[in-house]
Amino acid sequence: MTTDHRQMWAELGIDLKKHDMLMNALPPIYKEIYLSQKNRPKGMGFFDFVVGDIHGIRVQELRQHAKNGTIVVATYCVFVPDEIILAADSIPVGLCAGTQFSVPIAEEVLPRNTCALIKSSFGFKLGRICPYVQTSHLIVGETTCDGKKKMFEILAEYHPVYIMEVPNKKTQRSRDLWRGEVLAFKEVIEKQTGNKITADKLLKSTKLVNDRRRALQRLYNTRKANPVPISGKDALLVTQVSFYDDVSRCIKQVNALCDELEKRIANGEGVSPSNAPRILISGSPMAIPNWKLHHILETAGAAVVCEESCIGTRAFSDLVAEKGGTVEEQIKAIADRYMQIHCACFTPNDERLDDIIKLAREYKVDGVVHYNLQFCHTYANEAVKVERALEKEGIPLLRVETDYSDEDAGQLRTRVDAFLEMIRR
Ligand code: BJ8
Repeated sequence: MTTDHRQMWAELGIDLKKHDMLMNALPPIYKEIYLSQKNRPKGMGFFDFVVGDIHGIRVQELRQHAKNGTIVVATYCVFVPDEIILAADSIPVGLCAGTQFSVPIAEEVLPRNTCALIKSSFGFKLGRICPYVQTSHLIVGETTCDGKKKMFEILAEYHPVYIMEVPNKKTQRSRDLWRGEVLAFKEVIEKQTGNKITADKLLKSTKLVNDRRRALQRLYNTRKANPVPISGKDALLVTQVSFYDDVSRCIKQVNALCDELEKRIANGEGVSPSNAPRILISGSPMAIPNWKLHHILETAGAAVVCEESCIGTRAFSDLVAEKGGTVEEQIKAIADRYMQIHCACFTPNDERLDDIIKLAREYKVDGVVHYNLQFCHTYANEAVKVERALEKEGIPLLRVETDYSDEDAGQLRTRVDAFLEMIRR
């Protein structure tokens, strides 16, 4: 860690002993997975710095805002609209939940056969090891999958929690319900912050969040090039950081990185050979520091060129219409945009199948790896349909089910090697 923030962590009620263990574990992993890569874009320096001080400067910024009366709102799902939070002059921060470290802590309370993402997020609060959670005034959960929604009930015993009801179908009735939920959320945030959300503020925050989406779209567009100018691991990291960094700064840094990547493309410069198998990863989200599958694939010689995931295209593919209008009209536009997120919690969810095929073509992939967190039943069952759809299109698929531990890394490597070998033939 670059700066000593121990006093701040202590004031936040962090369990310093456990936290030290977590912080000491991260640098060697980051060095092995990230810093060992060759020919990285210079623009990744900012993101290396952010990860190097992951519980430092950003937390300090948030704490300073909180001391000045700003409300910090923590979220776990891309269904929670940042536009609303920002329009009330509060700050959204996407929580991570991608480390194995907090899983055994959560298992003291939650059933073991729960997905790692749920256990990791809960363990962060239970173990008091996440300064972002500790800084936040409110956690906003959602009724996406069963595991998450029941975990949030227990989480509410430890931290203020508000739950948004995300419908499970995409009918008009469900859309109306969701609009009502977004409107109710606006009222909750107004009450919590004491700030009124006006039409002007909402349009401004909508444009800002759209700009972040545009920057990420630009980043992903560079990955369509062959040779690809940035590794999948680095692109994944940028997306992960975008969830908790300051929105304007993030936009600036991602665009600066894209300037560099576009120059690389013009010069025919890439990070992997042009004959490297191009892979699309589709499935459960990969919260920071979950870099496992990308690392295995890329050290086996593949180029990961796209993620159909909530830490990927589902987070930024669609923009909110920037038409302005009354607060109610803008809320409708926001709600409509969020209903275009094709999470496996929906039934039916055939739009996701169409997305995967469309992305596979756009990014000219040689194969798809379907990534499933163990005990995530929605994505596991939907994988059956993904498999059928890809088979019909003649696109090779590898289905992977794993968690955050390294226990199955050897077995995964063997399966990935065999898959890439099959693609190369
Ligand atoms: S919109 S994918 S971010 S819910 S992996 S906790 S589904 S058991 S994370 Fe998600 Fe929102 Fe959907 Fe996206 Fe449950 Fe599955 Fe775990 Fe999951």
